[in-house]
Amino acid sequence: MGAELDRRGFLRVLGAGVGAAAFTPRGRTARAEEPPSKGWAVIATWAHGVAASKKAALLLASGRSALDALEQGVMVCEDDPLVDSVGKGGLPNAEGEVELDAAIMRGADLAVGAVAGLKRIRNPIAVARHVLDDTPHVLLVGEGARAFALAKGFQEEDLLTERSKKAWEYWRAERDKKKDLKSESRGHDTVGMVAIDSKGELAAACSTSGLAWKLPGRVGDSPIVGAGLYCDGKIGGASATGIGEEVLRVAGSFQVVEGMRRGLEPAEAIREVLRRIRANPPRVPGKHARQVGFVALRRDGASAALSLAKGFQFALARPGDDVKLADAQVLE
Ligand code: SD4
Repeated sequence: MGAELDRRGFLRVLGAGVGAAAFTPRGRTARAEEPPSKGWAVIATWAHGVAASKKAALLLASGRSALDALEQGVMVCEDDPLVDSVGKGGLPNAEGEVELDAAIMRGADLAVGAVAGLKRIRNPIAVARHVLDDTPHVLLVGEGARAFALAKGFQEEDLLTERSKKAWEYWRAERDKKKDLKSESRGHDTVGMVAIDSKGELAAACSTSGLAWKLPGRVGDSPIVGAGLYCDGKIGGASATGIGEEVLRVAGSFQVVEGMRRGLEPAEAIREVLRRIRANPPRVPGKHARQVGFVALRRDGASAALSLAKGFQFALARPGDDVKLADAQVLE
């Protein structure tokens, strides 16, 4: 099942992690399609992507589709109240309400389902999957998304935890002292995933509570096709993490996939987009104003993860290997 090939693929990623490999031969002829991957693979953002990838890997190894594996993998993070950027326990908006964004995309036919500003439902990715499977639409927002979820049998619950409530109360007290109403770029750990299944089909997914203390109604990159995620079964997929405003401005994940379509290696395709982001003045204040990262997985199984600032980690799983957590390369 191509263990050697899988291993080589992983070493290439590790190489990218320490800045040693994955460059683009200049003048290489762009081609429309890579040969298909020899086995399943899954890549995910951040350390909580390890648990998500483990779940996805179990399903992929048993022959389930990339779409199913990612939905279930993302739900592991949404269900974990200690992950404060996704699902239950996610940090709330400026009014103390948790608003969730998520999307899932199938590479074979570019079908997408997404929800934005969803309140009181802990698994937005599963609602997004219903949007994909059961409606002709791409994106449902706010009250409409919640009504749709309830009609599909999802239960409402309070998504604040003691921990996230305390963090919000602390922020609010500080804000009242400073009279600063802006949301700030305080940490950001969206779970974004891309997978290839054993049939060679691709999917991408992401889920987030968005920037902490955001203005109510603010939507980031994560549920927007082409920004927080993109996936084309003929090419590959990408997903973004970090300041959504920056990713939205350049249609980040779409551009990563389009770079791979033009023949760039995954790392070089990400690099090109990160450079474009870095060329713009940041719009969101805070110490993470400059953090954006991408994970990418090409149809042939080649993968990469890079970010603008240091600290971004990613998880990678392939057949026969444990899920690996590695540091992403930082753009020079
Ligand atoms: C957003 N990209 O809503 C998300 C934030 C995040 O890791 O948590 N990214 O802008």
